[in-house]
Amino acid sequence: MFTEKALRKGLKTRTFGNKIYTFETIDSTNNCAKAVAGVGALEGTVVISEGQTAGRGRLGRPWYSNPHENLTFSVVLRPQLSNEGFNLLSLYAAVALAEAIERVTQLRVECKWPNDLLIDKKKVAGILIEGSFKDNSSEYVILGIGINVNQRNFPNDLIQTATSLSLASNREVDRADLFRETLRSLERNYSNLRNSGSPSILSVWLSRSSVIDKPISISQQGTLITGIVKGLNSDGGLIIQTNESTQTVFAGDVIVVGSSPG
Ligand code: BT5
Repeated sequence: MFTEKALRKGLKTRTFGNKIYTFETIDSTNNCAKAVAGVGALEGTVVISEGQTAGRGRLGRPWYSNPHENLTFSVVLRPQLSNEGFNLLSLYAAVALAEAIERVTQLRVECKWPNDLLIDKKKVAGILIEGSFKDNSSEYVILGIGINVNQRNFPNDLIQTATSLSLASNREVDRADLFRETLRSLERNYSNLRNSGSPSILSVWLSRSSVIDKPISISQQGTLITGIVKGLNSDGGLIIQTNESTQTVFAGDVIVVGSSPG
């Protein structure tokens, strides 16, 4: 099992990972991170667990991860944000994770809007952002991260769509190294986001996405929007040109028309 001492050894960050709570099993690291954030945990506090009994994605969907094989953790952030800033945080985290994974494994990582990372068109990591707002400004935000690291067998319904760093590189990846590199990258990109605002994150994210100018479908609250992706707006929303109009969407699952869902 991970220990705080072992994870902090060689950690090159200033605030991210200032406190690391480690668990063998927990329901969801996001739940625990929310609980500690609610009683004042500092920005950069991390909750990491080997296993989760109720790991989740967006809209309550399950996140499957074999204990001791992957990384499942949450980071407490305290950005000054309104509700609209949420999308931008997803993109920021995706860029930070992609850079960390590439540095450790040399594998090429693609970003899929809004919160997935893909290798060879298969999902290798997911991000779940949850927050607490007071008077429309954020009290805290929890960045939940699941990375498939050394898992080689996936449940039947994920075999076609999921991959891991180990499957893609054909070697075991040191999870503690990847964890430290991810925290470092999250911290560096967070300070970029704060200092330079959204444009730099948006352009890096776009350079890692293959969806621009592609026909896509996106389901949003039961409605299917189909069109061509034209770019991102300044809040990280996806701009879609449909036959009738230009629309900006802030949530949903993108399917590139003519490809299998990733
Ligand atoms: C996500 O949601 O991709 C966000 C996943 C975040 C998980 C982390 S783990 C630490 C922290 N604590 C939590 O409880 N959660 C966070 P979404 O885009 O909604 O994708 C969920 C869908 O991905 C599921 O419905 C499955 O189809 C698929 N899926 C589940 N587990 C997967 C895996 N290990 N690899 C690839 N795809 C998976």
